[in-house]
Amino acid sequence: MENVEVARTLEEMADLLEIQGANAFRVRAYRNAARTVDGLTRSLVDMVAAGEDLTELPAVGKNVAAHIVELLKTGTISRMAEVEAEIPRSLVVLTRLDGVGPKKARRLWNELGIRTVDELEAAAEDGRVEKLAGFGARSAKKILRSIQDYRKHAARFRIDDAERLITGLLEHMNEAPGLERLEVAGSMRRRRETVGDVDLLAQCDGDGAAVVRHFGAFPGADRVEEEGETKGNVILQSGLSVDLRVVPARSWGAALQYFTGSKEHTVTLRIEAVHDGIRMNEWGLFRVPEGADPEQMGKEEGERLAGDSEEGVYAALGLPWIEPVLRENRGEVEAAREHRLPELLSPEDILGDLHMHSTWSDGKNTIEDMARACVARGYRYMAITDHSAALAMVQGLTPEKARRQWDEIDRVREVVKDIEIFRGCEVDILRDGTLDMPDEILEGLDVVVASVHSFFDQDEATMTKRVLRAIRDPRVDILGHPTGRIINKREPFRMDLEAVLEAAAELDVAVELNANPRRLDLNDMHVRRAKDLGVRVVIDTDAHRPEGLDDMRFGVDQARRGWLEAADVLNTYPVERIRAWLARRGS
Ligand code: DGT
Ligand code: CA
Ligand code: CA
Ligand code: ZN
Repeated sequence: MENVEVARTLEEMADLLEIQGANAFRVRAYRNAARTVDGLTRSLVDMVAAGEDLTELPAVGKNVAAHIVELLKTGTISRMAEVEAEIPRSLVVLTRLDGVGPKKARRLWNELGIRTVDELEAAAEDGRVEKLAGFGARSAKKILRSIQDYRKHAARFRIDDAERLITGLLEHMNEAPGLERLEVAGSMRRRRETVGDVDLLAQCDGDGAAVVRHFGAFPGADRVEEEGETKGNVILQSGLSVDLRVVPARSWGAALQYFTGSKEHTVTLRIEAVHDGIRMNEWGLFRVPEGADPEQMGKEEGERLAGDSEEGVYAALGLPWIEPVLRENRGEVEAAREHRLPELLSPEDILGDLHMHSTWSDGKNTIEDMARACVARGYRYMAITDHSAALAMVQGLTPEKARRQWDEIDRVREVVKDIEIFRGCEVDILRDGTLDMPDEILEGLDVVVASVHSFFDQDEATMTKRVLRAIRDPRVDILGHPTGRIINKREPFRMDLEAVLEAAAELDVAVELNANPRRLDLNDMHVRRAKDLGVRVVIDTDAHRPEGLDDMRFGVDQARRGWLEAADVLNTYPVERIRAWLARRGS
């Protein structure tokens, strides 16, 4: 069993206890332990085999440690089976629906006998849900909407989840007999925000079938769907499907190009190839002899023009190599032909992070911890942007608390040198578009991130007016997570984004690409549009703990997919230029 499976089981245990109404402290114990397990760099199986004491891990107490050992040895936790005798495990899925939560899931089960999404849908449609006290018609409608969203997305995995879920498999594959090279292809190589399945490409000039068999023997596989000479497919315990192709060295580049896709990109390339009298497939590029019918030719027939390297494939078509993140058939082939591909942003271009939280609101670490973590990541500047007070559950900054925080920032500036720490705040955009902070505080802040965190269901005109009003305030620097979407969980709210982007360009307000892989908001297409409209984009992690700062790479990937160059991104500016930009309106 892998760490991710242990973490998932602990999470489910927490969910079940929460549905059961267990005390919050116990629920949190499981959740915190799940998070610890998730972040471990070593395998729990190895640690237990070595006789290590798991209670030495952060947030793992005696109870949870015993559960983990039991889970690793027997595949189940007996305590969990007891809870499941009372609360069906399928209710956990209901709590993942936006607007359902543990208390409501329990009541749906107790009062209507609902255990599954299908049953909930039926009950919401035939009016049983709205009759429950505390639900009502609005709530039933919201539930139906989130079921639709859930269905639409359930089949795709977020990229960060998929990455985590295949780490064990990649390690396992490194031991495959005769393996010469292994690369992730498909949508994951193109760094799409979600993946339908994972595509692996292996190079082997010997016994390819042995590589496929090794793949099928992965202990974390739930089942093997296909096991052939050059092809395999397994479904992991998480439900994630993984395809494998094995090719010889002479076809490596052609196969990598083919299986990276996108299909639409490759089809466009193939049209170019046909035009040049070239046949292109996953085995290579071949010259079609005068008068020959390409349809009648064998897969590797004809003079081989390219195949062993991807660069060679593009070169044979008279094109420079195209970055995988651009291969979506969004004009990149034409741009390549005309030598006007963007010089994409790279992770090293990022010099700071302007959106993060600390213990002054819902962050887990002190300002000093966050500052040291930013220094460790080589940043030149950062902003502490704790929430304002309207979001009651995060214990945000009142004006008085904000002033005390500024004193603390001054203190940290004294002890953590080598980085500029800006005074910031993630100020709530209230229902009517006003900001949740008085003028004297807004004027004393270096960085104001304005974000919507409430009343997501306003109609488009109202929401657009609300956000426009907020960004017209001259003290606002950044529009935080502009569409409010949570991947696979919450749709973007209704808003005329085009109008908001146009206003941001005119007002010189930056729009955020929130790098948290649950959000990635704005998305790739939106930031590309922002760039075209001349809006500055800022890539921020919204970190709530030091490790959260490492999400920056997910944001950079999406920015690259949106064709952004370093010059398009605010937090690539050196510190003097950032300071000047923040002071652009004299506040
Ligand atoms: P996904 O899995 O939905 O996130 O997206 P992809 O792009 O990974 O798609 P997938 O896994 O179905 O196939 C992997 C790659 O294989 C795809 O990007 C391009 C290539 N491919 C698959 N089917 C075809 C096809 O019919 N024609 C061409 N030209 N390429 C294909
Ligand atoms: Ca795929
Ligand atoms: Ca696939
Ligand atoms: Zn926020």
